[in-house]
Parts: sequence; C-alpha cells; structure tokens
Amino acid sequence: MKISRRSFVRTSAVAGAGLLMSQSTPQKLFGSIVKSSGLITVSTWENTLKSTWRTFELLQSGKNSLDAIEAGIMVAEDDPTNTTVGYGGFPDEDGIVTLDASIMDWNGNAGSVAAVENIRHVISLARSVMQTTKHVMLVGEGAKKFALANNFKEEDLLTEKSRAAWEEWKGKNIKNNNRVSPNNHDTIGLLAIDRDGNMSGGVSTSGMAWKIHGRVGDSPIIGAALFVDNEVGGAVATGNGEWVMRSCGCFLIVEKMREGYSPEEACKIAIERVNKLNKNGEDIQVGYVALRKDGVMGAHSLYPDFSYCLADKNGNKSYKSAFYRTK
Ligand code: SD4
Repeated sequence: MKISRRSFVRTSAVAGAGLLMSQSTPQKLFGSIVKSSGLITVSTWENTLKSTWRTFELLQSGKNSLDAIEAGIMVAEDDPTNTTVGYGGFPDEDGIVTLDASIMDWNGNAGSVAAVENIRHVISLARSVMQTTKHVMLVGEGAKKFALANNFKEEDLLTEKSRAAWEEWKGKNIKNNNRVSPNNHDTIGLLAIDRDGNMSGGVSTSGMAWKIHGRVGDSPIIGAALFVDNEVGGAVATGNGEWVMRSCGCFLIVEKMREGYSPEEACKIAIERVNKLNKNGEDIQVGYVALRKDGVMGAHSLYPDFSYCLADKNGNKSYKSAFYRTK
C-alpha cells in the first residue's frame, strides 16, 4: 500500500505516553528520497539522558551525526555511575573490565572492537578501526595494541564501586545469572539524524556483568546490536546479547522498516523472534530502539523494564518502552 508524505509526519510527539502508534499493515517507504524532518537522537535506557542531550547539542551546532553520536556515547563511557559502560563498568568473572563497541555511519561504513581491556573510549576506538583501517572489527590484545599505537590512553577502568560489587558477587558464589535486570543494564545504543538528514549509530558496553573472560556480546556485532542503512533507518539493541546475536536483531528491524513496517512494529517483530527462540523460557531481557529515516522512532522489549531516551526539538526525555509480555 502506498502512503502519502503526510503519513510520514513524526509520531514521536505521542511518545509521552510511552507507546508509539504501531501499524499492523506494512507501508512502503519512498526509498532514499525520504528526508529527515528534523534533528533527533534516541538511545537505550533511561539513564542515558546526558548522552542524548550532548548528541543533540552537537547536532544543533551543525556537527554531523557521526561526530555527535561519538561524543554522546563518550559521556556514558566517562560516567562511573553507569556500571554497564566504560569507566566503572562491571567486570567479568575474573574481575577484569572488558569492553565492546560498534559504530556505523550513513555511508554504510562500520567499525567495532571487542573484549578490549584498559581503554575507556571504545566508541572512538571503533571509529578509528572504521576510518583508518580496511577492517571492521578488532578484538582483545590486537585491539588494545591498535589503541595504544593510535594514542589512546591506557587506564584502570575498575572503580572501587565495581570492584566491591564484583567481590560481593564472588563471595555469594552464585551461578552466573545473567539476566539484564534493572540492576544490570544501561548499555548505550544511540542513533542520530543530522542537518543533512544523515544517520549514524553506535553502541558501547562492558557487557554482561560477571561474564566468562573472553565472552563477547552483541554490542560489537554489526547487524546484531547495531545497523544503519541511511535509505531506511537504524536500530540498536540492549539486553542479553546472546539472543540478539542469534536473531540478527537490528538488521532484521531495518529490513522490516524497509518493507514498510513502522519502527515500533519492526522492533516488535524482532522481539517475537527472540521470544520464539527462548523455548525454555530463560530469564532474559532484550530491548530494541529503532529510528526511521524520516525521524519516526519506536521501541519494544521482551519484558516491561525497558526504557529509552529521545531528544529532539521538543526536549530531552526518557520513556518506558512498549513490551511483549509480562511473565
Ligand atoms: C551484552 N547487550 O553484552 C549487552 C548487555 C547489555 O545493558 O545490553 N546490557 O550482552
């Protein structure tokens, strides 16, 4: 079904209710001629407001979306109270902080790093991989060596708080229960559209707390936790990364938006896939945020505790996401 340009009027104004309008019938996009109706940035989880605001300020000052999302994500990487990103991120089961990140621009360029130790701004490292090498992904020791050769600072990322949390977890000797819960989330996935209507996105995380050393999540996997196609839109993911990877969540969402599904509907379809995969009813959470090329956004999660931030000309606010099931 073809729709008029008016149908592309942003629905973010209704986001105050926490739910966006969803359409059950796919509607066709106009391909690359669809233009952004304004500056916008969206991110995963409600405590990333400082990041969306920084990103939005830079968009307003005329920066492109890549510069803006990198700077916005760096705010979260610097924040020791965010225990899932950068400095202060919870360590793995050996007490070592290992970081994952990915970045994509409007030309389909991508960069990512995984299992990186002692480098705070892994979003910038992912950008360096994208812009200064012919590769997309560097991991572990190699990624660190590349960082040091490119003037990134080596530092201890474990704070007193995160060390204490790790010691407490170890002391309890509990089996690794990795559900991304209200106490164990806040991976930042962020998308933005700039003045030229160009979209970029990025993700940065310390991953699941107490993970096995060497475990890599979805965040640095292009197509899983991040995908941007400037003709259609982009998506970012958070939650139990194994499930996001197994269902290629963000690529799926962008392809569903290409087919004409609304951003929220596309996120819901990806959540349905996760739900279907989770036959044994494991205690997991997955959340997606999608932004369409014309500035319409949507979010959906498996369970209720997911939230997102949205900054645009109407302000910078957090909202509860729509969700798939309660139990
Ligand atoms: C991971 N997706 O490493 C990340 C965790 C996360 O908020 O999103 N936490 O699986």
